[in-house]
Amino acid sequence: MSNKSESIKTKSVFLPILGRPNAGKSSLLNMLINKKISIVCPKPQTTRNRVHGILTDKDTQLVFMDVPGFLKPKTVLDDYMEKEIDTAIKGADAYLYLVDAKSGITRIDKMMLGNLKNLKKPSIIAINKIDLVKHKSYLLKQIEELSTIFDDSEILLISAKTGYGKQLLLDKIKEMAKPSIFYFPCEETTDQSVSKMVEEIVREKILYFLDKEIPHGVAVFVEHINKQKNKLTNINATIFCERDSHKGIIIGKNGLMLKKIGTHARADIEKNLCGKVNLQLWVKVKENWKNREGILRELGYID
Ligand SMILES: Nc1nc2c(ncn2[C@@H]2O[C@H](COP(=O)(O)OP(=O)(O)OP(=O)(O)O)[C@@H](O)[C@H]2O)c(=O)[nH]1
Ligand SMILES: [Mg+2]
Repeated sequence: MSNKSESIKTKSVFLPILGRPNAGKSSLLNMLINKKISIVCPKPQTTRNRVHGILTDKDTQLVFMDVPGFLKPKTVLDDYMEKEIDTAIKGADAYLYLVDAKSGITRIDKMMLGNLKNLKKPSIIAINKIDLVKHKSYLLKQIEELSTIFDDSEILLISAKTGYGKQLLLDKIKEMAKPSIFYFPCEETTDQSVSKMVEEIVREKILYFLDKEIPHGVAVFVEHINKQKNKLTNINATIFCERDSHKGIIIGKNGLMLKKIGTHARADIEKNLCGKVNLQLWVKVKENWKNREGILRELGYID
């Protein structure tokens, strides 16, 4: 008698991309899906929410989860980010751990890899940013060190920037897929809402153009989206920040900084929506919002 899994013709795998802040997790997700799904920035702690990227190839569906980097929680928002990682790991069939080749294997990597090993789930370790390493011996040392922690895990060399190692990584991930229904339509590349996409892109521009303390204290909330008959999409969004002084910096002299953030964000949003966008941004102060559960809930950080 055939069992249920034998009768299912499709396969899938749910795979979180884990690692320290700044290891290149979001860059890798975008590179694998070939689309900007998750925001990327040289400053650590960019990603706050779990983001799914979906790749369907014939009978196999790969569902990647980009999550925040491992960090020690200091605020209620940090607690939320830690829960996002835990949820992704619990719901996963396997996981992919990214090491930053430039900074090498750190104490946090070793601690995290040790904890993950106890889960006894299939894993792949990818050493990312190899384009930044001149001496191959440095990479060999990292492979050796990782093999002593994970003797049964694939260790691959990749670059999320250049695309090096992409096909081999995808092949290895496909091997992890198990008989299952497809959880997402074949043509879907993410389950992220348009509002969330806009909020994240605006936050990315703030991360790029302003200093660390300000972007890390910023949340973006889309108040209104309206697509008109002429295909122009009107979007109103509010940028919440922690202090009056931050509000002044975000707006800038004669509103120039806010204009720059809006112009760059609009260009990316238009690419994703394949149409013209009218983006209106406002800035408001909400002191200590990262520790206020009611506001975190309003902003969609807490269910
Ligand atoms: N040279 C090089 N830079 C990379 C590569 N992958 C990522 N980066 C850069 O590393 C920085 C961090 O990348 P992200 O993708 O935002 O890293 P992350 O792990 O998602 O970071 P958090 O969301 O903060 O945890 C960005 O400046 C990327 O452009 C790579 O393979 N090579
Ligand atoms: Mg990220």
